[in-house]
Amino acid sequence: MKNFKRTTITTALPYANGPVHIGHLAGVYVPADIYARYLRLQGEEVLMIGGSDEHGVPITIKAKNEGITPQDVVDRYHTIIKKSFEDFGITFDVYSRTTSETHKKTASDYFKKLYEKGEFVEKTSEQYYDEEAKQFLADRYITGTCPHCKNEGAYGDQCEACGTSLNPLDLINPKSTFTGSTPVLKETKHWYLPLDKHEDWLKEWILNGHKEWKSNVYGQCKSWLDSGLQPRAVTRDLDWGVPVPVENAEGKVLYVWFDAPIGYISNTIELLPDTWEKWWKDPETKLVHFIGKDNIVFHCIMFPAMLKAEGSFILPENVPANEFLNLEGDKISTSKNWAVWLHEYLMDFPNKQDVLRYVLTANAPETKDNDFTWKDFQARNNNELVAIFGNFVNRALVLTHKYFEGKIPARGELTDYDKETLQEFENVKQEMEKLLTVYRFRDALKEAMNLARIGNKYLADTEPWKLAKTDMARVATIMNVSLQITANLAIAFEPFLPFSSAKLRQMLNMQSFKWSDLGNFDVLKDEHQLNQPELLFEKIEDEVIEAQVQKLLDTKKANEASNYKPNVIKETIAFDDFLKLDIRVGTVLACQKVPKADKLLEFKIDDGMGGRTIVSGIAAHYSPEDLIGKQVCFIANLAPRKLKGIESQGMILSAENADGRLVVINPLSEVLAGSEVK
Ligand code: B3M
Ligand code: ZN
Repeated sequence: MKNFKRTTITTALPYANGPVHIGHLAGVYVPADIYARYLRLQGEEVLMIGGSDEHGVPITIKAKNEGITPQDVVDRYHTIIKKSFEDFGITFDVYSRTTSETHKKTASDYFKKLYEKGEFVEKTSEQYYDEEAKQFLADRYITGTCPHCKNEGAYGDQCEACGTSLNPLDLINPKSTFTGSTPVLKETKHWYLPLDKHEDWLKEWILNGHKEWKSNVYGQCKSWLDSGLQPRAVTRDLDWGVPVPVENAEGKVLYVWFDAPIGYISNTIELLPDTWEKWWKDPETKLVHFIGKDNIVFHCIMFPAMLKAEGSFILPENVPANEFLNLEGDKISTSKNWAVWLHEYLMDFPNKQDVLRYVLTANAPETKDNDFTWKDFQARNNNELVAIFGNFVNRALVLTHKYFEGKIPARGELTDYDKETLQEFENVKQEMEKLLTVYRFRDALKEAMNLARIGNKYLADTEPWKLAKTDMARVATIMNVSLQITANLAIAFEPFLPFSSAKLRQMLNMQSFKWSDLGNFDVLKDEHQLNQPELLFEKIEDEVIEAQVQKLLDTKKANEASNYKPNVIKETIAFDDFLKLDIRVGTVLACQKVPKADKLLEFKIDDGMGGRTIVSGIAAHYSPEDLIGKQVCFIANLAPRKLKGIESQGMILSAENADGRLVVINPLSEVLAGSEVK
C-alpha cells in the first residue's frame, strides 16, 4: 500500500433542493467524517471538502413549483444543509456552493481548457423544443405516455411507474410541462466527452489497478466498462447553470454532472487560493471520494476521464461508495416526505447527535441496502450505549470519586485476569486500525464497542464495591485499570461519537489526546484529578419512539390519501379560462360538523350578497370554532351540489401540505365580504 503525505477527502455535494436526512448521513457524511477524524487523530494532513450542488433540473422544477427563482431555492436549502452538517459534527474544512463566483470561474475555465485541447466532440442532434416557452426542454420537462407500460405521466428520462429509463423521443404524445403544448424537434449543438476514447485506460486503471475497491463499486464499474462507454453530453439547453464559455453557445450551460465534481476543486481554491494544487495535483496526495451508489459512475468513470483529459490532476485512490438506507422498510423519498430530516431529529432529540451517528454507523449500508427502524434506534441506544458504554464509564468514575476523592489511585501488582483484560485491549486497537484503513467503519465501531464490553465485564467480574471494606489496594488497582480503559474509550470513539468523546474527556480532565495513546495503560497518571461525572447517555422511552413511528404512519396515510404530486403542474389553461372563475372572499358566520361525515364541515358564509352555505372536506384539519369569524377564499360560481343532503354553493380554497394537511387560504388582511379575488 502506497504511503501518501496527505489525504483529500471529498463528499458528494447534496442538491440544494431540500433538507438533508438520515440517508445522506449514513451513506456519505458520517463515514467521511469518521475517516477524516481518524486520520487527523493520527496527525495526518487531511482536507475534507463539502458543498451544495446548486445547479441541475431538480432545482429549477422546485423553483417553478414554488413560483420563486432557483437562486431563492438554493439560498434557502444551502443554509439549512450547512447548519445540519455543523450540528452533527461533520468536520468539513470547507463547505461552499456551486453558485459561488469561484466555482463559476473554475468550472468555466476547466471546460475552456478541455475545449481548446480538443477533448470534446461537437454533435448536433434533434431535441424537443417548446415554441411557446421558446426553450429547449430538459428530459424532466417532457411528459408523455410510456411506450412500455402506457403510464401517461412518464418523464423524458424515466417512467416512474415501470422504472424504465427513457429517451424523450420514446414518449408517446409528448407534452411540455412548461406550456402543455406539444414540443417540436429542433436541431441543437452540444459538446460531448468521448468516454469511449478513455475506455482502455479506465479498464486498466480500475479493473487491474483497483481490485481493492469495495465489491459494490468495482462491480458497477466493471459492468459499465464491459458494456462499452459512450460519448456523454457535457452541456445542456438550460438557463440555470454555468454558461458554456465558447462562441455560439447562447442559452447553453454546463451539464450539472460536469460542473458539480469540479465543485470539489473550486471549494478547495476558495479555502486555499495559494496552496490548493498540492491537494489535487501532487502524486503524494491520496484522493478519496465519499458518495452514495447512485453517484458511482460519475466519480469512477466520468470525473476521472475529465481529470485525465485536463492532464494535471491526480486520480482518486478509492471511492468507498455506500449503498442506500431505507426507512421503516420503504425507500427514503424527499418528495413524499418519507424521511427523518436532520433538523427535525434535533428538535425531537436535542443533544443526541451521537445516538444517531452510532445507529447509522452500526447499521451502515456499506455493501448492501439497509433499513432504519425507530425500534432498532431505541434498542441500540438503551442496550448498547446506555447499558454497556455509559454504565461502565459511570461506574468507573463514580467509584473513583467514592473511594479516592476523584483522584487516579496508583495500581499495585496486576493479576493474570488484569493482564488478560489489557491484552484483549491491545488486539482491539490493531483490529480497529485495520478496519478503518479500508473504510469498514461498521466493523471498526463494533471493535470500539468491544472495548466498552471488556471494561463492563472487568468491573462486573472484579466487583470492587465488595472489596472496599477488606482490600483497598486491590480496589485501587481495579479502578486504575478501569480508568485507563475509560480513557482509551474516549480516544477510540472520537471518530464515531465526537460529542460523547468530548464529554468523556472533560469528565476525565484529559488534556492530551491522540490515537497513538490507544492501547496505552498509563494515559492517566497517578493522582490525576477527575472532574465530576455525569451520564453519557440516557434511556429513550417507548412513548418517544411510538410518537416517531406515528409521525411516519401519518405521512404514509397522507401520501396514500392525497394525490399530492408536487412536481406535476396540471394542463395549462388560457387566461380566458381563468377569467371564468369567480373567486371571492367571505367571512365565516357559522360552522359545524356534518353528522355521519367525518371529513365535512358546513359553513354559513357572509359573501356580501346575502350569505350562502358551503360544505368543505376539512373537518380532519380544523375544529369548527377555530374558523368562525375568519375570512376565507371561495369559488362563488361553482355549480351547487348536494353533499350529505346539504346543498353546497361553492368551494372553500385550501392548500394541501406535503404531509396531507389542508390549510385554508385567507387574505393577508381583512377585506369587505364578497370582495373579488383577481
Ligand atoms: N448532487 C447527486 C446527489 O446529491 C449530486 C452529487 C454531486 S457530487 C459532485 O446524489
Ligand atoms: Zn412505464
